[in-house]
Amino acid sequence: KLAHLPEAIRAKVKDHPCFSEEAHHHYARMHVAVAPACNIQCHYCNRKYDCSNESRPGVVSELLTPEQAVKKTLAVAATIPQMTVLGIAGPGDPLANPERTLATFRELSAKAPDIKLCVSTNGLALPELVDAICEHNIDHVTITINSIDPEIGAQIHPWIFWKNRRIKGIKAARILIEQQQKGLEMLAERGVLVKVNSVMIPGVNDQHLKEVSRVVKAKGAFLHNVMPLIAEPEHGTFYGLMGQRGPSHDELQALQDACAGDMAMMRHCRQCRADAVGMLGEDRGAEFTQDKIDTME
Ligand code: CLF
Ligand code: SF4
Repeated sequence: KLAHLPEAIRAKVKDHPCFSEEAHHHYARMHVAVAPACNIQCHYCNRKYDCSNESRPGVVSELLTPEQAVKKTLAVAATIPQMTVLGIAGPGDPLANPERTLATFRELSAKAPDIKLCVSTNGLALPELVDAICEHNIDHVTITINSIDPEIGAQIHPWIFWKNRRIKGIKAARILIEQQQKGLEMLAERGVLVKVNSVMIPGVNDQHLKEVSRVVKAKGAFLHNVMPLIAEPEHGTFYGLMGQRGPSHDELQALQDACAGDMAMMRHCRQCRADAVGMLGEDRGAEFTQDKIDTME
């Protein structure tokens, strides 16, 4: 499936388990939970758990300092040779914690230059960090884009924290959307591979996501990952809309099929935790808790 891609892109995706479906059978990824803060509110977020940008909510990740994260990554790399990608995906928004996120990447690219670096974000702080992302050799970025229409966006994201102020409603959603789209265009121009994640929320943005897919593809996104809203009782409720349900398997698949005409769709996402370790769908995090890493000197 990768054969039709230009060589430069094939080289970037062939051993990335999320960007290439083939690769996920052979290669593993790990996340380090170094980013606690967030600069927006998603109605589906329960701040007690990991960021739902990427993570399956339900368990709190152990927060690491950049130093601990680097140590953990090196320990995992020594134990799991298939581990090719280090991602930062929470528990908050990685780019709302730029010092911690970039310090981790900087240290790792010096100590383990073969590990590919990956980051996921809600996109609000993305444009001003595009240069830093390129300087740190981060080749893979995921932006969670749930709408390109501020009226729909405001139903999902009630507020943002922007230039030291809390901004609400449609005005906030408009800024978030503008920043996401601008960040996507800037990354595409610089040759960074961008995946777009969208959380499918029945009755809110499900009809709209085909349009999102079309627009992000036109702006240079490489892959679109439509994920189901997880509305499980242990996660609490969809805070802004009590009783909101997630999509059924068939509804999700129908939407993925409808978007597939426009661009490559990711269908093997496992909605990982912010501290996941191992092959997709596998979590070996318990082998690498901080106390165990400390004894691995
Ligand atoms: Fe992690 Fe995300 Fe990078 Fe992959 S996960 S930061 S792109 S290395 Fe992958 Fe997990 Fe799905 Fe994310 S299966 S939740 S898409
Ligand atoms: Fe929660 Fe992530 Fe949304 Fe921030 S971006 S509010 S951490 S789900």
